[in-house]
Amino acid sequence: MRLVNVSNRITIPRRAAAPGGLAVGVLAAMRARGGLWFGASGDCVANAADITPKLLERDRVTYATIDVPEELYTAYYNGFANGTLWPLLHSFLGTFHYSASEYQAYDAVNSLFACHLAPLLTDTDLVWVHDYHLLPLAHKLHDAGVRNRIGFFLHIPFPPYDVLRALPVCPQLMRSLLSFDLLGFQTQGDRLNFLATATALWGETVVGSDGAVAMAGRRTMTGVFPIGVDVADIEKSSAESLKSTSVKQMQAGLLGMPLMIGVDRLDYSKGLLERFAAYREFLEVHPEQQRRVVYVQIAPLSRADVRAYAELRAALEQSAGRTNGVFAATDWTPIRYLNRNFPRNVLMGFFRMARVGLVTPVRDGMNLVAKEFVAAQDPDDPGVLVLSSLAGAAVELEDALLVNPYDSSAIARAMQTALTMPLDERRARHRRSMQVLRSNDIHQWHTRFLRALDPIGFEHAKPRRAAGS
Ligand code: GDG
Repeated sequence: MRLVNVSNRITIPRRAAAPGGLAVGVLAAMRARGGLWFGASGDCVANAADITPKLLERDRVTYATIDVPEELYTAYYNGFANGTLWPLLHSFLGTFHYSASEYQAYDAVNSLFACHLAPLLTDTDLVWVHDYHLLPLAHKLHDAGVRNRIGFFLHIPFPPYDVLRALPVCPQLMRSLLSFDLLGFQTQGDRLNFLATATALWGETVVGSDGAVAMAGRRTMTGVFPIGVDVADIEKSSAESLKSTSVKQMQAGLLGMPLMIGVDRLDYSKGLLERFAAYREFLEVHPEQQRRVVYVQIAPLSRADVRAYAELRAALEQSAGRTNGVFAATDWTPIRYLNRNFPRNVLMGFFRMARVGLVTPVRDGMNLVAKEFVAAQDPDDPGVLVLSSLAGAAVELEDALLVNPYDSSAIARAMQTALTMPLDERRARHRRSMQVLRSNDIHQWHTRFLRALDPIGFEHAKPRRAAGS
C-alpha cells in the first residue's frame, strides 16, 4: 500500500516553507511512510491544456506538482477557498462573500487536480486528501475512473448548519463530500456539526448509529482525529537550539525580563487584535509590570492578496504602534511585533525560553502552536500556556489557562496569573499536558487515520519507522 497525500500546496524539504499547520502534519506523515505528495506548485502556466505534472524524488517520497493558470488559481485560492470557505467554516459570516464565478474556478481547479492525479495512481494506493481547498476532489476522482479508498481530513472547524447554509452551494459541496470513504475532523464538535448538517439536508435516516452517512449505495465513515505534534523531536530541537545565534540574541535582548510570546500566521482567526488590546489592558491594570516583561509577537504574512488580510495587517500595525507610543520607555519596548518567518528549530528555542505562551485564536480547528509551546518547555522550569477555549486544542490541553479570546479582561488576568504562577504549579500543569501530548502525537494521528481508512491494507503496509518512535 502506497500513501498518496493531496493538498493545495506541497512542501519540498530544504526549500523555504511557508508557515502553516497543514504542511507540518502532512510532512510528518510523508517522512514516516514515504509515498507520493501531490499539489499545486505555486507557479503559473498560460493554458490549462499545457499542464504536465513535475515529479521530484527525495528520500523515497515523490513530490508531484502542477502549475495552474494564474487567473483560475487566484479565483480558486484567494476567492472561493480563502474568501468564502475559510471565513465561513470559521463562522465569520461578516467576512464571508460568495461569487458564482469563484466557485466555478474552485470546481475547475479540483477537476484539474483529479485529471492530473488519476494517471499517477496505482490500484492499491491509499489516497488522503487535505482540507477545504479540495472538498469536491473525491467526486472528481471517481469521474476520472479512480476506485481507490479515498479519505479526507478537515484541518479547520466544521460550523453549525445554520452558518453553513449561508453558502448557496452548500448542498452540492456536502453531496460531493459523500464521495470520500472516510471524513476526519479535529474535534467531536466538528464531526457532530457535519452529521447535523447531513441530517438537515437529507433526513435522519442517512446517519447511522456509528456516525456513517449512507446515500445512494455509498457509505462514508466519519471520525475524530485530533492532530498532534512530534513531541520527541520538539523536546530535542528546543533544547539544542538554545545554543543558536538567533536564540541567544533574543535571550540577550530580554535583559533578564520574562518573555511572553505569540506565534501566529497573520490571520483574523488568530485573535491578534483582541490579544493586543488585552495586553494594553494588562499594562494599565498592572503598572508594576511595565518595564518588567517583554511581549514578542511573531506574525509571518499569509494570504497577503486577500483584502481582509491586508486590512488586518494595517490594523495590527496601528494597534502595536499605539501601545508602544503610550507605554514605551527609552529602555523598553512593550510589544516587539515581527512580520517575519523564523526557522522551525529557532522558534522552538524561543518557546523554550518563554515564560508565557499566548495562543488566543477567536476560532481554530486545532492550533499546533499551543501544542508546540508545551512540548518545547524545560520540564524543570516550564512556561505557562494561555489558551483560547475556542481552539480545538483546548479539548485536550485542559491544564492551560483557558480564556475566552473575546474577553480582553480575562486574557489580561491570565497574563498576570501566568507571570506569577509558582514553580510547583507550573511543573504540575506541564507534566499533565505532556502526558496528553504524548498519548496523541503526530505519528498516532496519521496511523489512526490511515488505519480507519483501510484497516486491511494498513496492516499489510509497514511504515518506514514505527509509529510513535
Ligand atoms: C491549520 C488550522 C490546525 C508559524 N510561524 C512560523 C512557523 N509557524 C508554524 C507553527 C505551526 C504552524 O506554522 C501553524 O499551525 P497552526 O495549527 O497554529 O495554524 P494554521 O496554519 O492555521 O493550521 C489549525 C492546523 O492546520 C493543522 O491541522 O491546527 O487549526 O488552521 O507549526 O510552528 N513555522 C516556521 N516559521 C515561522 O515563522 N518555520
